[in-house]
Amino acid sequence: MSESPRSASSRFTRRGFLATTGAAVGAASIGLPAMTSPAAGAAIGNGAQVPALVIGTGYGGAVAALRLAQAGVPVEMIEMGMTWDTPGSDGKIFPKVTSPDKRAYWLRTKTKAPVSNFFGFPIDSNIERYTGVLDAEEFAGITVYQGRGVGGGSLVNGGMAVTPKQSRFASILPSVDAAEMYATYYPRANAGLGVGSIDPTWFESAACYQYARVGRKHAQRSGFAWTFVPDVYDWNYMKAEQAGTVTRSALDGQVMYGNDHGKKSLVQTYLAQALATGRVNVSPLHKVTSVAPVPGGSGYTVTIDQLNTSGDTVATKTVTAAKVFFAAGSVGTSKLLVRLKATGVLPNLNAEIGKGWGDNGNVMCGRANHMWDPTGELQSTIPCSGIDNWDAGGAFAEVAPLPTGIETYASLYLSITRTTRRAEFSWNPSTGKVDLSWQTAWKQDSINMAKTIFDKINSKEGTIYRTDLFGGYKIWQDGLTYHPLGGAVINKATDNYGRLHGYDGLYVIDGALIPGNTTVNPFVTITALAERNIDNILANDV
Ligand code: FAE
Repeated sequence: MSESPRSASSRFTRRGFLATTGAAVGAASIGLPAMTSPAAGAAIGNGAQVPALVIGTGYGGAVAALRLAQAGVPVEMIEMGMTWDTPGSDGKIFPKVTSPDKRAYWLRTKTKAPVSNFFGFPIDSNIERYTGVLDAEEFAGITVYQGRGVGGGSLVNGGMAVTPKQSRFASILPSVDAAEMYATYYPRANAGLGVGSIDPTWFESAACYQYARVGRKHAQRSGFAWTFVPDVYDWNYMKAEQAGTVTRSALDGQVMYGNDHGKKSLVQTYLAQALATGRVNVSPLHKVTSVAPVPGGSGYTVTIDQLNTSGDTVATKTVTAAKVFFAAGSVGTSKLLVRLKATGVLPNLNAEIGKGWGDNGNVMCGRANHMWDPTGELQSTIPCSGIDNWDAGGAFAEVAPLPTGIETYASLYLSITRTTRRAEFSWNPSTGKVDLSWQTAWKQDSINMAKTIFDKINSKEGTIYRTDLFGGYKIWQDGLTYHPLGGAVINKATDNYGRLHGYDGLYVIDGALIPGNTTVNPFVTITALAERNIDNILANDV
């Protein structure tokens, strides 16, 4: 798996192009088209001058790159993580949830699994330090899980693609026109991401969703609304996995450290389309460290560290960009902006920078079922259903898998809750790092909301919470989030379309714009908001 960033970059470009042209044979026989500026497959060069530079290749970055390129603007995408398209010695690109290796984690020497224990025993193991695909980034009060690599969070997430209820939108993004979002941008995002729904008839018989059917039975017996949840996983592929006719991915324990098959990550959707324009270049294993106004001129000087797979800087490049799009994710974008403001590089950013950060109210728990309610040895890693108690209790709970390969009699849930707690990023000059003011105790609000569902189910079913999954007999996994949101909130740190106050040509276009909560899983909203904002930016600024 050790390779030069340059070769990783060139393979990504070629693969992406082949994916969009449909048939590899056809593409090979016609050859690759000559890419316009910048050169195909080469990592960005020192001294380059580019019209648009996008920091990060997650949802916001992929939307920005595609729409800019379609409008004729050449785009350089800078991504700190690797390109993930090469199998390791086991023949797989990504490891399973149950057997993480160096590919699983971003620069850690020990795994940090969200479900850290099993039957009480700790399951984390030592691994080689490597630029793996999942970052468990630790702040004082919370661990924030994020995807690292070309495709960002789309590489590691469960693909749950949920459009929030329109009636709840005003609480999510109060300054954004809901009617326009639901008429134009949510449909555009859903189409671009390839969102689909499970076949409800197949669901009733599929062995891999016994755990979800048990989840439904318990939810409904306690009077809760239970709902299917759309996903970007290819549902026909999953049917074939269950039938045993294709190589398994979701049914082989792959998800949080990547899926080799089935999941439509951004690499198969927005990024493939962006590369097919011939105007987009991606530089993996490149990390942006500074964005500074060109002295006495226009545009921005962007400083970029090129990394090797041990995370060391092997080169530092300086390029000039007319426009810079911050799409490094809620944490990545916030950390950059907070540091650049505090250290006087971008002093005109306003006082809202770093504020309004939330965890989407994430909290996890497990329930111990009776022996007559087995959840199944074979579990699809892709959740397909949820329990909606938002209006009455402030919680929406995914019925999550526990894909261990053995019967556990456990039901696992990830709840998204209506917490109002918001933290702030701030620069710590003594450590040279950005801190986050999140308090672990704040999760009690989320626990209380999740309990409105699970206390009732336990009471109705005569069951109890599992205490063997999170260490120290804890019932609640209250130390993490998968859904970081905010830090450069729209209409506060930026105008109502993501233009950063204080600097022309600097934009935020990722989850940092959303103030802390989306009532459901966030990436469809991040994508739809990016589609809306880039429309406005293209119409007025380009
Ligand atoms: P993101 O996708 O995080 O992309 C940011 C990119 O920027 C990353 O590739 C970074 O490596 C890169 N980057 C950061 N800093 C720099 C820098 N300085 N220089 C260069 N590159 C940089 O941002 N959401 C759902 O809606 N449904 C789900 O089922 C779901 N499941 C999840 C499961 C897991 C385990 C995790 C971790 C997340 C899950 N999420 C889910 C959350 C979702 O993936 C997340 O909200 C989006 O990925 C955020 O999109 P952004 O565009 O904001």
